[in-house]
Amino acid sequence: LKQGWFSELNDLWPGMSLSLEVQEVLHKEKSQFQDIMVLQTKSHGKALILDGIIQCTESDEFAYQEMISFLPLCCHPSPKRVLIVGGGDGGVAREVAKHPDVEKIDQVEIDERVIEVSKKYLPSMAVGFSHPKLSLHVEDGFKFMQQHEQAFDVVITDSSDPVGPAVSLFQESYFSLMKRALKPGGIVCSQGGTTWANPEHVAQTLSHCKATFPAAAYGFASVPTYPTGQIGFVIGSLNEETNFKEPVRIFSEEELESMQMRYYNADIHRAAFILPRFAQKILSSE
Ligand code: AAT
Repeated sequence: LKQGWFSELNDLWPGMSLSLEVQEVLHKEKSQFQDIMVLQTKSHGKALILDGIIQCTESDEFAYQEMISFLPLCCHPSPKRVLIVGGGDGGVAREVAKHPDVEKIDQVEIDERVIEVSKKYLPSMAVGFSHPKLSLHVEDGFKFMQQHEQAFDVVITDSSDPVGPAVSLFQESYFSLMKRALKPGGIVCSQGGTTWANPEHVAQTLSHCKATFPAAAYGFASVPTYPTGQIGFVIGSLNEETNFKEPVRIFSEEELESMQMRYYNADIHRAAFILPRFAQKILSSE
């Protein structure tokens, strides 16, 4: 391994890894749940690393945070109550708060240290935590879900990969709990991995969603510092009429500009659900 570089080695993407040239290690600690590290990279701004896996870099976090938020928000006719699970950097809260219909945001993040470290080193994301509509709960997302019924219009699971504390957030029982936590017509959207590195894992998460919700789909976005440069979203709706490919809320160019959107628009939304043939085949068998 090259000196002065961080390499994202993990069995989830065997035989390959993304590397970032490091200018400085700004922070390193072991929390109750995971290893937390913040790097100042040479080319991609600061990077948050949990258990050796890149959670976000300042250079491209907007792509992921906008998409995991606005795909479900724009498929819902009136998303007033939103729950975010995970998302310890604050970026998803920042995005969700931009939607004019959203009245109240709850967020449940398991690791208080990720929140604190993000507030210190990643203020452009952690700004989401200071929004007046947000109530932040430090708790396990699975347990939180067990305690809520018919409470949310949209549940966004911005979770780390299925190793460590996030394993339970990929189980079928978690999808059932989310279903119960939704109001009628509610929509869920979860970080779902990529069909390049983890076809079986994506297929399995989508099959849990399909088994639980009358409408379900997989969409993806390009995020250069995630493994294979892509990441996907497993999305489900209680309304069987929901057509994920066609947003029910379409923001104008002027609105998108004033919301400071850098990735999302209605065409990108539609395109996210158009899959290459190999991915269609893997996912249609589910
Ligand atoms: N927006 C940044 C991207 C993330 S953050 C994932 C967050 O999920 C972390 O802050 C982690 O502490 C939190 N988390 C993990 N398990 C749980 C749980 N059980 N309950 C609540 N929060 C949890 C995701 C990056 C994806 C990386 C893709 N390779």
